[in-house]
Amino acid sequence: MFKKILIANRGEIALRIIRTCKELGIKTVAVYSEADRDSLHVIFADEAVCIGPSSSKDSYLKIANIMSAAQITGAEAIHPGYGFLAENADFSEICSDSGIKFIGPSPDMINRMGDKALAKATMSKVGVPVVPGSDGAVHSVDEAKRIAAEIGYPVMLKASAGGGGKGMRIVGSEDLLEKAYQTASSEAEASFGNPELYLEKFIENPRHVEIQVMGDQKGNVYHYYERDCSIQRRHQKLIEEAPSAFITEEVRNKMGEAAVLGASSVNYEGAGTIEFLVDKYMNFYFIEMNTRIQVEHPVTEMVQNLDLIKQQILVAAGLEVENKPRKPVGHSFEFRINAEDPDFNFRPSPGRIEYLHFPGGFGVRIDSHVYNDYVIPPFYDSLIAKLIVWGTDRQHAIARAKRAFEEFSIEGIKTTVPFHMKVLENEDFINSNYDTSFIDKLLKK
Ligand code: MV4
Repeated sequence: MFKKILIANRGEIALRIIRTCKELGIKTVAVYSEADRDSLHVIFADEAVCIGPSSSKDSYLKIANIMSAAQITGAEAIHPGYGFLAENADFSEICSDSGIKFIGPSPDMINRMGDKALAKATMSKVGVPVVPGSDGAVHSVDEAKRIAAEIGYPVMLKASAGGGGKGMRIVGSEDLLEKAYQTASSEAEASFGNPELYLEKFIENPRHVEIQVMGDQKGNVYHYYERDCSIQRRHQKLIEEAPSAFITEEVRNKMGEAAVLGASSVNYEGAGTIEFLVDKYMNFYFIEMNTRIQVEHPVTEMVQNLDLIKQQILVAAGLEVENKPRKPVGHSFEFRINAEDPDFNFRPSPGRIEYLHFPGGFGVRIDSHVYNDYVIPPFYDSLIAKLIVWGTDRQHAIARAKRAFEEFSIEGIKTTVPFHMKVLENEDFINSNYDTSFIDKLLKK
C-alpha cells in the first residue's frame, strides 16, 4: 500500500480524500493556491505545499508545480479528485513517467473516453445501446444531413471534444442544419481546439441516470448501480439520488450489465461513470463515460455502505476492491450547497461566512471544507458543501433532508439552501415526477 499520497485538488473533495487516507494510515500531502491557505484541506493534511497564485491555471492546473510538490515530499501516488487535472491525459502520463501512480486510468483511456464520438463508437461496437446517430464523428454537412434524414428530426449536434453539455445544438429541421453545423463547429474549435462534431437523435426531456463502475488491475469490473442526476440547471447538477425512483428493477440490472460490458471491453481500471439518457419509455442510451470520481459519489456510498475513495486507492495499489456490489439499501440524496444567489440567476456569492451551523444526527452527512469565519474565494467553483442524507426509503430520506435543512444556518453569503428547501416541498419532486426539465419548469412558476 502507498505510504504517502498527494491530493492534486482543493475544497471538499480534497478533504474527502484526506479523510480516507487517514483511515488507511496513508500520509497526505495537500497542494494549495495562495487563495486557499486557510482551507480545511490544507489544515488537515500532514503536509501542504503552496503551488502558486490564486488563478487555477497558475496553481491547480500547473502540472510542473504539482510534480515538484510530489517529488519534494516523496509522494508515491497522486489523487486528482474531480475537475482540474482529473481527466488530463498528459498529467496521467507525466505521473507514470515520473514513477508516481496516478489514481485513475491510463492516458490512453482518458483520451479514448475524452473523445465523445470515439467513446460512443467504442461502446456501440461491443453492444452497449447508444443514442441513434452517426457512428463516430461526422465529416461534412452533407453527411450530417444524410444521417439526420435517416433517423428523423429533431437531432443534436455535439462536439467530439465537448461533454457535460458544452458545444451542443438542437436542430429541428434540415434547413437549419447547415448553419447549426457551422456555428457548432466553430464554437467547438474555439472552446476545445477541435472542430469535430457528431450527430444523434434528440431525446426529449430525458432522465440522466449514470452507473458507477470500478475496475481493478486483474481485469475485474464491477458496477455499484445507478445515480439519478436529472435535477440540473444549465448542466450543473444540483440534486442527485440513489437509487433512481424512475427505472424498474429490470432496467436497473440491464443498465448495470451494459455499463460493465462497456467498461470491461476497454479493460477499464479505476473508478468510472457511464452516463445514460433514459427516455419516457425507459429505453436507455449511453452518452458519455467519465474517467474520474464524481461530485455525487456519496449517494452511492450511502446505499452501498462503502467508501469509493478507498476502493480507488485499493485498485490503484493493485489490490482487489474490498466491497463487492450489493443491492442498494435504503435511499440517499445529495444536495449541493453552492455559494450562489438563487434569486439572481444563481450568480456567485463569495465572501465571508459570518455564521455557520451544519446539521447532524443519524443519516446526515456533510462533506465540506468551510467553517465559521471562512472567506470563500471568488476564483473557483461555488460548491461549498454537500448535504447527503440516507433514509430507509425515499420518503424517509426526504423527511430527513427537510429536518436537516431546518437545522442548517449559514449567514454572510447567499446559498442554494433555500432553493433546496423549496424543492423538498414540490409535489412533482416528492412524487419522483421529474426529468431534466424540472428546474426550468420550477423557476418559471
Ligand atoms: C442529449 C439530450 C437529448 N438528446 N442528447 C446534456 C449534457 C450532456 N452530458 C448530454 N446532454 C444532453 N444530451 C440527446 N441526443 C439532452 C441533454 C440534456 C441533458 C442531459 C442530462 C441532464 C440534463 C440535461 C439538460 C439539457 C439537455
